[in-house]
Amino acid sequence: MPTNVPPEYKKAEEAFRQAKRIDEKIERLQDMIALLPKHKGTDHLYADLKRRLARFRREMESTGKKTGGGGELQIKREGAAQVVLLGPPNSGKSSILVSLTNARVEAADYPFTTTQPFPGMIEYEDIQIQLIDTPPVTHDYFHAHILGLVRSADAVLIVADASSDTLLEDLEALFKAFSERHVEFVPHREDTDRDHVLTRVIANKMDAGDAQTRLELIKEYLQNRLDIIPITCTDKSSLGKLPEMLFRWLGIVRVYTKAPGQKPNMERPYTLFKGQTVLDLCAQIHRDFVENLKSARLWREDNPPITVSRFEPVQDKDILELHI
Ligand SMILES: Nc1nc2c(ncn2[C@@H]2O[C@H](COP(=O)(O)OP(=O)(O)OP(=O)(O)O)[C@@H](O)[C@H]2O)c(=O)[nH]1
Ligand SMILES: [Mg+2]
Repeated sequence: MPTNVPPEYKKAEEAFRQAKRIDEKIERLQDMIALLPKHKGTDHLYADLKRRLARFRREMESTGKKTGGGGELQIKREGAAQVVLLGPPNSGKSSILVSLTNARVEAADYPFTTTQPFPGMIEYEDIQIQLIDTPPVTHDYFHAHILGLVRSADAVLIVADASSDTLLEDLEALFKAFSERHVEFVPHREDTDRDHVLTRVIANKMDAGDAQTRLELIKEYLQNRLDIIPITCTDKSSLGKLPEMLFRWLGIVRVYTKAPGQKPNMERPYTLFKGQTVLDLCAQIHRDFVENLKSARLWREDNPPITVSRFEPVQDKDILELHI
């Protein structure tokens, strides 16, 4: 930000920051563009403002301002679990999506780059986990679809920016925005429901100067309320363990099925969560299995097969033969 902008511009900028609705933001951005002196020194800022204006306009068109942001969100749930990336502007959410999945979204060094939620798939062994990038959450900006996404997700990763001096205020704003909407973040799956979402905090940009000190600040701020994972998402080696971490943390369980007299299908497992049962597997396959299951034979680890009840909790790598 150049320091030689006139006071009117600063006022307009403050009004932009205070604006709550997208249409207000658009108006304030137009003011800022009109008030910005145009010369070489402001070229960059001018381009930035125009880009942001275009984004807000696109967003308003896609969400509809009268409904306060209704509109269908076209993200189909896929894979073994759905995980939502949340965070303040510029913390690296889109960079994480790009590093962990084949999705190609824009990551750039200015805030509000992302204007719509966008999914990608993380590969882990023979399964996939869906990861969703979202627009930033700030004290005055909350995208219309985020609440619904977070409530229906299996987990959330809050991305904190370990290179930012405002990281605690930014985190605080995010927590406040959600608690005002009656959503809390919890560390254990047993405590989750529609209003309590399984969450971990990613401390991203650990390559930045002073990142270690800021990591300590995050720890102090969270007081063990949520687990923290320090990463540098632009460094591939620092992300290597994330897919497995997600798999274990989410409690994903793979079950392979076999038809009587045939070899098991080891190509494509069904996926469930810890605590789910043979009956939950039946529900995934076909209603007939739920209604007419007579018996189930289970191969677990290297043990000889046994007959189990429909209420048997499944374990990772179980092989099941269902009889109807
Ligand atoms: N040094 C460093 N820079 C990073 C890291 N991760 C992301 N960045 C940079 O941070 C900037 C912002 O990254 P994005 O991925 O666009 O951030 P975002 O959270 O999606 O931003 P918004 O969409 O605006 O909310 C980009 O310039 C990235 O290259 C990291 O681990 N280390
Ligand atoms: Mg982004």
